[in-house]
Amino acid sequence: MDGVAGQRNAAVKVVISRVSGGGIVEYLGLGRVGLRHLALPLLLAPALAGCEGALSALDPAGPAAQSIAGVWWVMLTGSLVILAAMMGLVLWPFFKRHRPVEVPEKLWLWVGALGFPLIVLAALLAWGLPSGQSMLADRDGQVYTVEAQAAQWEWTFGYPDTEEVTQGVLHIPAGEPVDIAITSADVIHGFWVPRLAGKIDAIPGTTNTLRIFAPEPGIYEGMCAEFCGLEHATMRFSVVAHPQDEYENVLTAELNAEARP
Ligand SMILES: [Cu+2]
Repeated sequence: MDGVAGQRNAAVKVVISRVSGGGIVEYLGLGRVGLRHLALPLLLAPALAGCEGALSALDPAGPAAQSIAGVWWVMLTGSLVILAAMMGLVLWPFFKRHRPVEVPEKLWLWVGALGFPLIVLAALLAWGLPSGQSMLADRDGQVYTVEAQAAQWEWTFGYPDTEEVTQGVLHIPAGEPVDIAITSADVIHGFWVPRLAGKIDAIPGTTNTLRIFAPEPGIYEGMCAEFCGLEHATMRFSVVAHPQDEYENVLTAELNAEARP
């Protein structure tokens, strides 16, 4: 037992001496591993941490946002692959051991400058357009519709069959599509709930309709996505999705609470 205790004490002494004498770098073993091995994780950590959050389009909570995040990841992956291929072409002459290959200028122009971008952009367009289209309101269907009016610097939300409104918080039923008729009282603003849907402009004198769908009850944060003046950055709002069977009662209670002086 003494031997085990002695070993433990010796180990503790080594740790303490390393922390105090050798410094935290040695204690953590960074001297051995080398900072270069940590560079990639250190660079990726803040980038991946940014994927989550109340205002992250990369943390989708509904089908429209899912589709946008899909387009984003495909574009990121595609652009990284193209970047790697281009860098490979740039570096290729420095590493090749065979004789230089003459590539005709016309081939570079027709394939590299015209054909390749055309194919990539056409594929992206063919895939991205239906994705964007699916986020617009379906004009044939009868969908529960609420109104959103932007003004410097707040959001006001109106509901069917009532004059009462809510400020800064939009209440919707979860599990069903909701159309939002969006307009502005003064300048152009942008309606954006990143975890639920894409953004759309709020334009004075015009109504733009955006369809959102929150599969689960919850609170989804939104913000103005168009610079609209000094307090643009504080022009936030929330979308609260309630269970369908509770929605009517909750909305009535919220509207009554807002109406009270
Ligand atoms: Cu705004």
